[in-house]
Amino acid sequence: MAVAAIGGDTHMGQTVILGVIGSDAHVVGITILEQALTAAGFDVENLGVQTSKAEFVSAAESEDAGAVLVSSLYGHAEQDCQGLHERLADADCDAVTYIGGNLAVGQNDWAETEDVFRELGFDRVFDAETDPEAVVASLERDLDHTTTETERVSVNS
Ligand code: B12
Repeated sequence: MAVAAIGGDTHMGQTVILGVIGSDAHVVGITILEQALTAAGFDVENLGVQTSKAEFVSAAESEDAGAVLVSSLYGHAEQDCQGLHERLADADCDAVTYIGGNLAVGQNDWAETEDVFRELGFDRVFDAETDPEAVVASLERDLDHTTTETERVSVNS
Protein backbone atom coordinates (compact mmCIF):
# COMPACT_ATOMS: atom_id res chain seq x y z
CA MET A 1 0.00 0.00 0.00
CA ALA A 2 1.32 3.41 -0.93
CA VAL A 3 0.45 6.74 0.60
CA ALA A 4 0.19 9.90 -1.47
CA ALA A 5 -0.27 13.49 -0.40
CA ILE A 6 -3.17 15.46 -1.85
CA GLY A 7 -1.59 18.20 -3.93
CA GLY A 8 1.62 16.20 -4.28
CA ASP A 9 4.65 18.24 -5.26
CA THR A 10 2.78 21.53 -5.48
CA HIS A 11 2.15 21.73 -1.69
CA MET A 12 -1.39 22.68 -2.62
CA GLY A 13 -3.44 24.29 0.09
CA GLN A 14 -0.54 24.99 2.39
CA THR A 15 -0.04 28.72 2.38
CA VAL A 16 3.19 30.05 3.78
CA ILE A 17 2.97 33.44 5.47
CA LEU A 18 6.18 35.44 5.25
CA GLY A 19 7.09 38.85 6.63
CA VAL A 20 9.58 41.02 8.46
CA ILE A 21 8.37 41.73 11.97
CA GLY A 22 8.28 44.96 13.93
CA SER A 23 9.80 48.16 12.59
CA ASP A 24 12.40 46.27 10.60
CA ALA A 25 12.73 47.37 6.96
CA HIS A 26 15.28 44.85 5.62
CA VAL A 27 13.53 43.47 2.55
CA VAL A 28 16.16 41.55 0.58
CA GLY A 29 16.07 38.31 2.59
CA ILE A 30 12.31 37.81 2.43
CA THR A 31 12.27 38.71 -1.25
CA ILE A 32 14.76 35.93 -1.94
CA LEU A 33 12.86 33.52 0.30
CA GLU A 34 9.58 34.35 -1.42
CA GLN A 35 11.12 33.59 -4.80
CA ALA A 36 12.68 30.32 -3.64
CA LEU A 37 9.49 29.10 -1.95
CA THR A 38 7.29 30.09 -4.87
CA ALA A 39 9.64 28.30 -7.29
CA ALA A 40 9.39 25.22 -5.07
CA GLY A 41 5.60 25.22 -5.40
CA PHE A 42 4.45 26.82 -2.17
CA ASP A 43 1.65 29.38 -2.06
CA VAL A 44 3.37 32.33 -0.42
CA GLU A 45 1.74 35.38 1.08
CA ASN A 46 4.48 37.93 1.57
CA LEU A 47 3.38 40.56 4.09
CA GLY A 48 6.49 42.62 3.43
CA VAL A 49 8.51 44.67 5.88
CA GLN A 50 7.38 46.35 9.11
CA THR A 51 4.69 43.78 9.76
CA SER A 52 2.94 43.75 13.14
CA LYS A 53 2.14 40.64 15.16
CA ALA A 54 -1.55 41.29 14.52
CA GLU A 55 -0.94 41.24 10.76
CA PHE A 56 0.91 37.92 10.97
CA VAL A 57 -1.90 36.39 13.03
CA SER A 58 -4.65 37.78 10.84
CA ALA A 59 -3.00 36.47 7.66
CA ALA A 60 -2.28 33.06 9.21
CA GLU A 61 -5.89 32.78 10.36
CA SER A 62 -7.54 33.88 7.14
CA GLU A 63 -5.27 31.71 4.96
CA ASP A 64 -5.37 28.72 7.31
CA ALA A 65 -1.61 28.82 6.91
CA GLY A 66 0.62 25.77 7.07
CA ALA A 67 3.61 27.85 8.10
CA VAL A 68 4.42 31.31 9.42
CA LEU A 69 7.90 32.56 8.57
CA VAL A 70 9.14 35.56 10.52
CA SER A 71 12.22 37.49 9.44
CA SER A 72 14.19 39.94 11.55
CA LEU A 73 17.52 41.56 10.81
CA TYR A 74 17.83 44.68 12.90
CA GLY A 75 18.45 43.13 16.32
CA HIS A 76 15.06 43.56 18.01
CA ALA A 77 13.54 40.19 17.18
CA GLU A 78 13.18 39.04 20.76
CA GLN A 79 11.08 42.06 21.79
CA ASP A 80 9.12 42.09 18.54
CA CYS A 81 8.13 38.42 18.86
CA GLN A 82 6.96 38.52 22.48
CA GLY A 83 3.40 37.21 22.59
CA LEU A 84 3.20 36.21 18.92
CA HIS A 85 2.66 32.53 19.68
CA GLU A 86 0.05 33.26 22.31
CA ARG A 87 -1.87 35.27 19.72
CA LEU A 88 -1.53 32.48 17.16
CA ALA A 89 -2.86 30.01 19.73
CA ASP A 90 -5.77 32.32 20.56
CA ALA A 91 -6.61 32.31 16.84
CA ASP A 92 -6.50 28.48 16.83
CA CYS A 93 -3.60 28.62 14.40
CA ASP A 94 -1.41 25.52 14.53
CA ALA A 95 0.96 26.53 11.72
CA VAL A 96 4.58 25.57 12.03
CA THR A 97 6.60 28.69 12.88
CA TYR A 98 10.08 29.63 11.71
CA ILE A 99 12.19 32.64 12.51
CA GLY A 100 15.35 33.63 10.71
CA GLY A 101 17.78 36.42 10.07
CA ASN A 102 20.13 38.38 12.28
CA LEU A 103 18.39 37.55 15.52
CA ALA A 104 20.59 39.04 18.18
CA VAL A 105 22.51 42.23 18.73
CA GLY A 106 26.25 41.67 18.49
CA GLN A 107 28.07 38.33 18.62
CA ASN A 108 25.84 36.23 20.86
CA ASP A 109 26.40 32.51 21.25
CA TRP A 110 24.12 30.91 18.63
CA ALA A 111 22.92 28.15 20.97
CA GLU A 112 21.72 30.80 23.41
CA THR A 113 19.99 32.74 20.66
CA GLU A 114 18.31 29.58 19.41
CA ASP A 115 17.10 28.80 22.94
CA VAL A 116 15.58 32.26 23.32
CA PHE A 117 13.46 31.84 20.20
CA ARG A 118 12.54 28.24 20.94
CA GLU A 119 11.33 29.47 24.33
CA LEU A 120 9.21 32.07 22.56
CA GLY A 121 7.54 29.20 20.71
CA PHE A 122 9.28 28.99 17.34
CA ASP A 123 9.55 25.48 15.92
CA ARG A 124 12.72 26.28 13.97
CA VAL A 125 15.32 29.01 14.28
CA PHE A 126 17.63 29.96 11.41
CA ASP A 127 20.69 32.19 11.37
CA ALA A 128 21.70 34.80 8.80
CA GLU A 129 23.86 32.30 6.88
CA THR A 130 20.81 30.21 5.97
CA ASP A 131 20.49 29.24 2.31
CA PRO A 132 17.01 29.53 0.80
CA GLU A 133 17.35 25.89 -0.31
CA ALA A 134 17.64 24.84 3.33
CA VAL A 135 14.41 26.67 4.14
CA VAL A 136 12.63 24.98 1.23
CA ALA A 137 13.89 21.55 2.31
CA SER A 138 12.84 22.12 5.91
CA LEU A 139 9.37 23.33 4.96
CA GLU A 140 8.86 20.41 2.60
CA ARG A 141 9.64 18.10 5.50
CA ASP A 142 7.48 19.93 8.02
CA LEU A 143 4.48 20.53 5.79
CA ASP A 144 4.47 17.03 4.37
CA HIS A 145 4.36 15.87 7.97
CA THR A 146 1.35 18.12 8.58
CA THR A 147 -0.23 16.75 5.46
CA THR A 148 0.25 13.22 6.72
CA GLU A 149 -1.84 13.98 9.77
CA THR A 150 -4.63 15.88 8.10
CA GLU A 151 -4.95 15.39 4.39
CA ARG A 152 -3.17 12.27 3.15
CA VAL A 153 -5.17 9.60 1.48
CA SER A 154 -4.36 5.95 1.19
CA VAL A 155 -4.25 4.40 -2.25
CA ASN A 156 -4.07 0.71 -2.97
CA SER A 157 -1.21 -0.38 -5.14
C1 B12 B 1 21.18 46.31 3.38
C2 B12 B 1 21.16 46.59 4.85
C3 B12 B 1 20.40 47.68 5.30
C4 B12 B 1 19.53 48.52 4.38
C5 B12 B 1 18.21 47.76 4.15
C6 B12 B 1 17.61 48.07 2.79
C7 B12 B 1 16.36 47.26 2.59
N1 B12 B 1 15.25 47.95 2.42
O1 B12 B 1 16.40 46.04 2.64
C8 B12 B 1 19.37 49.83 5.22
C9 B12 B 1 20.49 50.77 4.87
C10 B12 B 1 18.05 50.54 5.06
C11 B12 B 1 19.58 49.29 6.61
C12 B12 B 1 19.08 49.92 7.75
C13 B12 B 1 19.38 49.49 9.03
N2 B12 B 1 20.20 48.48 9.38
CO1 B12 B 1 20.93 47.18 8.10
N3 B12 B 1 21.90 45.99 7.05
C14 B12 B 1 21.91 45.79 5.76
C15 B12 B 1 22.92 44.68 5.42
C16 B12 B 1 24.21 45.35 4.93
C17 B12 B 1 22.51 43.63 4.41
C18 B12 B 1 21.14 42.97 4.65
C19 B12 B 1 20.78 42.17 3.44
O2 B12 B 1 20.04 42.63 2.59
N4 B12 B 1 21.38 40.95 3.30
C20 B12 B 1 21.17 40.08 2.15
C21 B12 B 1 20.02 39.09 2.41
C22 B12 B 1 19.90 38.13 1.24
O3 B12 B 1 20.36 38.32 3.53
P1 B12 B 1 19.50 38.29 4.84
O4 B12 B 1 18.68 39.53 4.95
O5 B12 B 1 20.41 37.97 5.98
O6 B12 B 1 18.49 37.09 4.63
C23 B12 B 1 18.93 35.76 4.51
C24 B12 B 1 19.08 35.03 5.85
O7 B12 B 1 19.23 35.88 6.97
C25 B12 B 1 17.87 34.19 5.95
N5 B12 B 1 16.64 34.76 6.52
C26 B12 B 1 16.26 36.04 6.68
N6 B12 B 1 15.04 36.10 7.19
C27 B12 B 1 14.63 34.83 7.38
C28 B12 B 1 13.42 34.33 7.89
C29 B12 B 1 13.26 32.96 7.97
C30 B12 B 1 11.99 32.40 8.53
C31 B12 B 1 14.29 32.09 7.54
C32 B12 B 1 14.10 30.63 7.64
C33 B12 B 1 15.49 32.60 7.03
C34 B12 B 1 15.63 33.97 6.95
O8 B12 B 1 17.57 33.86 4.61
C35 B12 B 1 17.84 34.99 3.79
C36 B12 B 1 18.22 34.51 2.41
O9 B12 B 1 19.43 33.76 2.44
C37 B12 B 1 23.11 44.00 6.83
C38 B12 B 1 24.48 43.39 7.09
C39 B12 B 1 24.59 42.02 6.53
N7 B12 B 1 25.68 41.76 5.86
O10 B12 B 1 23.66 41.20 6.68
C40 B12 B 1 22.84 45.19 7.78
C41 B12 B 1 22.30 44.92 9.16
C42 B12 B 1 21.21 43.84 9.12
N8 B12 B 1 21.68 46.19 9.53
C43 B12 B 1 21.83 46.49 10.76
C44 B12 B 1 21.31 47.65 11.40
C45 B12 B 1 21.73 47.89 12.85
C46 B12 B 1 20.49 48.55 10.71
C47 B12 B 1 19.85 49.81 11.28
C48 B12 B 1 19.22 49.65 12.68
C49 B12 B 1 20.93 50.90 11.27
C50 B12 B 1 20.49 52.22 11.87
N9 B12 B 1 21.01 52.49 13.04
O11 B12 B 1 19.70 52.91 11.28
C51 B12 B 1 18.80 50.15 10.23
C52 B12 B 1 17.42 49.52 10.54
C53 B12 B 1 16.35 50.17 9.71
C54 B12 B 1 15.08 49.39 9.83
N10 B12 B 1 14.00 50.04 10.26
O12 B12 B 1 15.04 48.21 9.54
C55 B12 B 1 22.65 45.45 11.51
C56 B12 B 1 21.81 44.60 12.46
C57 B12 B 1 22.61 44.31 13.71
C58 B12 B 1 22.05 43.28 14.61
N11 B12 B 1 21.03 42.51 14.28
O13 B12 B 1 22.62 43.11 15.65
C59 B12 B 1 23.33 44.68 10.33
C60 B12 B 1 23.62 43.19 10.61
C61 B12 B 1 24.66 45.42 10.03
C62 B12 B 1 25.66 45.28 11.15
N12 B12 B 1 26.62 44.38 11.05
O14 B12 B 1 25.59 45.98 12.10
N13 B12 B 1 20.29 48.13 6.58
